[in-house]
Amino acid sequence: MKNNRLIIISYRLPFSIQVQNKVTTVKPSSGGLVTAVKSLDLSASSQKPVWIGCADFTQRTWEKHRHEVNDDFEYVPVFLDKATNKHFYNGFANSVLWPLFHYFPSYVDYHDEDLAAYQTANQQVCEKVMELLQPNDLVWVHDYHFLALPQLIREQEPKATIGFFLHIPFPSNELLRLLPRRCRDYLLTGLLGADLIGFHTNDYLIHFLKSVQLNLGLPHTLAKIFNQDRAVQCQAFPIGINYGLYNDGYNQPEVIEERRALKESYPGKIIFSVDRLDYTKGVMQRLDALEAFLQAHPEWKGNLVFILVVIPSRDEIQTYWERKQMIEQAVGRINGKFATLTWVPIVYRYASLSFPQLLALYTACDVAMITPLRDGMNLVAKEFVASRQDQQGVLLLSELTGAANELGEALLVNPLDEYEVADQLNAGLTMAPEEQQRRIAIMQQRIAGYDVKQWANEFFESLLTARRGQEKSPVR
Ligand code: GDG
Repeated sequence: MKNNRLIIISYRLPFSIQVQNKVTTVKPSSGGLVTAVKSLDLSASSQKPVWIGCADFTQRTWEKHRHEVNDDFEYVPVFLDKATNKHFYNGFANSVLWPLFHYFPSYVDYHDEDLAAYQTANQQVCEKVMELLQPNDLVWVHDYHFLALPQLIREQEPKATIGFFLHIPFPSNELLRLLPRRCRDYLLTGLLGADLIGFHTNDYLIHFLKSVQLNLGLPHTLAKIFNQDRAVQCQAFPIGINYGLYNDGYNQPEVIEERRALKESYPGKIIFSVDRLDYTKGVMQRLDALEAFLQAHPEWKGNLVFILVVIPSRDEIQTYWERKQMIEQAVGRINGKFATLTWVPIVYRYASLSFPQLLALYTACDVAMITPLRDGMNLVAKEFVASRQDQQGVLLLSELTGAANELGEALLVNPLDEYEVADQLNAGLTMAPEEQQRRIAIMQQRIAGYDVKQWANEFFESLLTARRGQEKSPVR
């Protein structure tokens, strides 16, 4: 590791530079990927790691403000032109790959020009990598925006060490085959340029192996694909969280104060959910389930509140802003139907939360209702469990999340079955404190035992091993 420099590639850099009313602010951004990469133990490496991502600011703004960004990494923005970025990011990445990989084929809006922009963007990022690449660098490519990048780098530098991690599900080939053949072959071949490909779960891994076999005819074992003269290692690495950060957060003064204020405002039971605005997160179905629950259990009226927080996301894409309107209508309708003159069932907020507010909600609620229709992992579920230093609270979790594989002590539900969800919501609200404690304690042990640092370091180790294997015994 001492002689290895890390090059991270992700669509977003871990900060944003915003100019509003002629005032520029540089803000670090959060989220699973950023926390994960930042908690890597890079102390052994003698060189500063590099982070390449697409800029959402101009080159001029960057020149003026780059010194304000923290210097843990050497940040290298790639400036895509506006049209390319739109067709690449809103188009192919988020209107083809995102819906398809999350099992929403009817939301796919495929255009050849979007695929062309995806190819251009991957090519431009590859050029940036090639400008910087040194012999012992480890390249770590993240997520569905750059499925083609490993092979592009490999063609330019056959000896490069390249790891890839997919943060979203890899779907069954039945979904992938809906893409034009040239497109799916391009994506799969692109990925196979890596030495190591990581997924959140074994299911995603198996789907990938099967797709490679069916589409490209390449043989594989359970962990390796044999691609001409190279063996590509494939493995599941379920992403973890910074356990200590969430567990210790319980006692932070601002969290205690926010929690006190919440408990004072809502003396009954609190149900909580937080998601980015996204059809995959199942907010509409969650509202249907709440309605079915209030209908079936009138005894709860006046005695609980559902705090529904939705974080703005991808609002340039039609299906996203349409969803916002649908959610707002449903909240209005349900509140109108069940409210009394002194009580409303749903408190809805469409904005981000500060970290103390998020922690206060995790630790004040009685039930965390996390019911995506599909989710690669879902970090919110793990963060909720970790934050409960009091070992109270119930996790109501969709079985269609990657996290469900590790959190079997949650109340697992099919998010599409509103009656099951309503029923389990009632079970959560009435669960005995000893049972809550028993379940949370087991899940905490598991999450603490494989945190984000271990996740990232294990990926790293496997990448180095895969590379060493490649050098020792190339497949002939
Ligand atoms: C993708 C995959 C996979 C959210 N709202 C606020 C806030 N957050 C933080 C949460 C959590 C993260 O953002 C969201 O992570 P999720 O995993 O739940 O979902 P995606 O954004 O869809 O992430 C997903 C993940 O990548 C990692 O591989 O698990 O399946 O889709 O950390 O805490 N943080 C603050 N305020 C908010 O309002 N401070």
